[in-house]
Amino acid sequence: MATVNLSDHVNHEVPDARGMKFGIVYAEWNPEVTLALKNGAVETLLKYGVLREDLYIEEVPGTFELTLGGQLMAENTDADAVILLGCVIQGETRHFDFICQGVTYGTTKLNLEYGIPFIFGVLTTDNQQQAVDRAGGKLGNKGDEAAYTAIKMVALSRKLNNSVM
Ligand code: DLZ
Repeated sequence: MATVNLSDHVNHEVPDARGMKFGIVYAEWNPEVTLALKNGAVETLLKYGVLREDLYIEEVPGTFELTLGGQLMAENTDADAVILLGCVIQGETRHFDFICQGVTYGTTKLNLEYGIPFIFGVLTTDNQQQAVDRAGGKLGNKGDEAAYTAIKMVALSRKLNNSVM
């Protein structure tokens, strides 16, 4: 087990991810941010032992499409978990609210209906700078955190599936 520092005050243990397979679906909207999230997630997965050939990476037009993209990934690959990455920036209309509601509900539903974890790696910010700060900027990279969460959830799933209660 290695440790990763996700914030100033917490050290998390990261299970060995060798042999784990992951899907990553990222949104094309706000590409400066979502590509950085995707690159951060890939780097972290590789760092903890995932093989590049065990990564399935696809893009969808916007964050609203992450739910279906995640479902297609789960149905058509042998991924152990799917990481959903997007960035919704508040604008002048209520579109922000509808997209955020849709993807949050959609991701929750995927988690409950499929036997694998779907990780919510969507930034919902007031402006572009807040997003950039969280996509490899001064506040870290939420793509890294999503990858870490995915590894932990696959390890938990394997542990509980193998245990006799
Ligand atoms: C339409 C739209 C708007 C206004 N803003 C964003 C955004 O900030 N981030 C994002 O990922 N997608 C946005 N979209 C596109 C929607 O997610 C979706 O692709 C369209 O509504 C088509 O379903």
